[in-house]
Amino acid sequence: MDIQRPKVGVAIIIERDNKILLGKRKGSHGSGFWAFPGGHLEFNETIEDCATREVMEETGLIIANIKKDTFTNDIMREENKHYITCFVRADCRSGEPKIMEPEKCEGWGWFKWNELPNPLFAPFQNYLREKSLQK
Ligand code: IPR
Ligand code: MG
Repeated sequence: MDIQRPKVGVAIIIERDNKILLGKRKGSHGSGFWAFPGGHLEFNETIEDCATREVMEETGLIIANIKKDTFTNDIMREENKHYITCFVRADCRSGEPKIMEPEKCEGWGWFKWNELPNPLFAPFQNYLREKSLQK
């Protein structure tokens, strides 16, 4: 049997007009939970290239000024998933997100940091804890 090892995820925090972009996940772990756009780091891919690709694939938006943020160790026992998630921040000054992968996302929305939707995807909860933004 193969030994299970954590995967690497990249999550992208896009802030515009003091609001962040979140999508409601569907069809995979964290279904029904709100998360940043993001996905799996591919072999030989840079974090920045992954961030640009995932945001384009999932929302159709073009991001710029990608800056590394923190990372989280996301153990999701109930779903038997374990990720190291690398968070980046990026700018996206124009365009509205589209549901590019309807099988993976119910919808996108812009939310103020102090008016976040519920429930939040585990890596996002861990991010808030890491940054001490969560009580
Ligand atoms: P894909 O690659 O389908 O976008 O993966 P995901 O959205 O399930 O993301 C997994 C990594 C997360 C924690 C950013
Ligand atoms: Mg994704």
